[in-house]
Amino acid sequence: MKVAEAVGRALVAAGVGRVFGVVGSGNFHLTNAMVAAGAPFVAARHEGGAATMADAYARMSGTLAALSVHQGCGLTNAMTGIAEAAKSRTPLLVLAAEVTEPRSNFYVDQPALARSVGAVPARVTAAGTAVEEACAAVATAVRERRTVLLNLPLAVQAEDVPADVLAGVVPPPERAAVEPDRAEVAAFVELLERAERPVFVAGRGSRSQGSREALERLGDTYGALLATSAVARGLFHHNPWSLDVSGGFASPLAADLIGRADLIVGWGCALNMWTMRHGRLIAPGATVVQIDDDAAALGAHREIRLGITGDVATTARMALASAGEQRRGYRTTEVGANLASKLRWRDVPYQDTGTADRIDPRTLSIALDDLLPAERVLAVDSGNFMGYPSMYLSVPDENGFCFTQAFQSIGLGLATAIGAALAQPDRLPVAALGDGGALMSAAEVDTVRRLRLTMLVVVYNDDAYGAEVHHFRPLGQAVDLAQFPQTDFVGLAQAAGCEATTDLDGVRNWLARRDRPLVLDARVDPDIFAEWLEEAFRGH
Ligand SMILES: Cc1ncc(C[n+]2csc(CCOP(=O)(O)OP(=O)(O)O)c2C)c(N)n1
Ligand SMILES: [Mg+2]
Repeated sequence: MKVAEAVGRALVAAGVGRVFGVVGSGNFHLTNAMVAAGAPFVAARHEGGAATMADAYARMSGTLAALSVHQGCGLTNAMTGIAEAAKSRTPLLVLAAEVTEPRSNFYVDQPALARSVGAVPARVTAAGTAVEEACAAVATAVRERRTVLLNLPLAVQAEDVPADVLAGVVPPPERAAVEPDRAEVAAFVELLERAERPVFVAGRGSRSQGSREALERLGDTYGALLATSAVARGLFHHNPWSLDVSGGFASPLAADLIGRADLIVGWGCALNMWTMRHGRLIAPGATVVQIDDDAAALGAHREIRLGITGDVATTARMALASAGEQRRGYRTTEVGANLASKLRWRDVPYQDTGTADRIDPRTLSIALDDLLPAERVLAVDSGNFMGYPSMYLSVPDENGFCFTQAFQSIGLGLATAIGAALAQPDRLPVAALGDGGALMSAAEVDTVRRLRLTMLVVVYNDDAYGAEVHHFRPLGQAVDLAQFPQTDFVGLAQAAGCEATTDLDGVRNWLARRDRPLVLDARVDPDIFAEWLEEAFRGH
């Protein structure tokens, strides 16, 4: 057996469940071996798309996925998606063929590329150690929650190994839950006992098994209101004390309540500038506590009173075990009534700016929220428009919203929706894109059609890089570089085998059938400057 086949088989035996990529000569045998071993392959049309599909699939399925790319140019094409995955700490395996001879036209310093975006470089160095090295890469991805680039030199892939090299390959043990220090948990419980208006902000680290339940019980005990960061959106969807998202997308009521908290607890959450609106969601004098199983995350973005190194569910359960009497905390009758009637963005009155040929993006989003089934998985791209789907479309749980925005790249939304759709096949996948991001990733519309995903692709189309227009126009700058003549999205979509429409009736009709993907070219008002974007510009 060749090393390429042995490594492919070993990776599947070690837990890789699905592979995304573009095949070339260097990763052909490896990828085929993975398929033969039982891991389905999703052929993307661009490695950038493949990388983000794999990332989104991993996030929404909680399983280990791989990206398989050709040497050199296959990898460079995938770098933006790899950077997003690495910054998001998605456990992901990138399998790249490699040439090690600098005079080869395919040569680039692949380990340096990995390092430069925060991924972990690894390599299969010899036939005798290849399977072991591949398994070690899987273990790093899973146990350290890292995006690992496993380089596979062509010469090593072509060597022979005995078939029994695969004997005994099994998935690595799961990452063990980090137990917090008892004294620190006791100090935390004391702060909870004293808090009158506690708010929990749950982040990515709260998406793990058992966390939601533990946080809800602790919240019930101390009367905490429950918010999430964007990446954990939906976690508390069914809880009456949910505030939905904290940060730029927070509704006025949620922002007001978070801003008046006397105790803010970040659970597996960085409490970064987005989630905390550059600190403005933290009242002067409020106590901030952060719980994270990675000690390096504690206090990384803001000053905290108490930092606990511990797994979210374990820490919450330990706090519960020593909790006192149930307290009302922030859960007053008045707050409950306000949450029931005024929490959602759609409950906030606005002046509809729609015209005969342009729809107000808020009106569009509210109409879609009403039309689409609740069981949905929503992916959003980046841009001015991005707040509308994120703020106005509800999602059923934390696996109903996939937010690949750690790198703030445009063009990842469509591939995100594809990966999320494959991970949540019983839900309606919705890709919410700007016209700019849609065109940047348009090649993957072909993948949507090939995979027969009955996806709704909504293009919030303002014929512009609206975010840039709204950034620079108020500064008196000419913005014509960011404005474009009208694009025929309907024609493009139909040519790619999708159904297409420009209005909500088209969506309504399609929903009754859902036999093909649908592209909604929603011509939106180009002059609305999204509230959240103002917040984003503060970060620059
Ligand atoms: C890869 C990448 N290139 C450029 C940018 C800068 N950028 C941020 S938003 C944006 C415009 C996006 O336009 P569109 O998708 O139409 O959304 P809109 O802002 O118009 O709602 C650009 C170019 C970026 N974030 N990522
Ligand atoms: Mg646009």
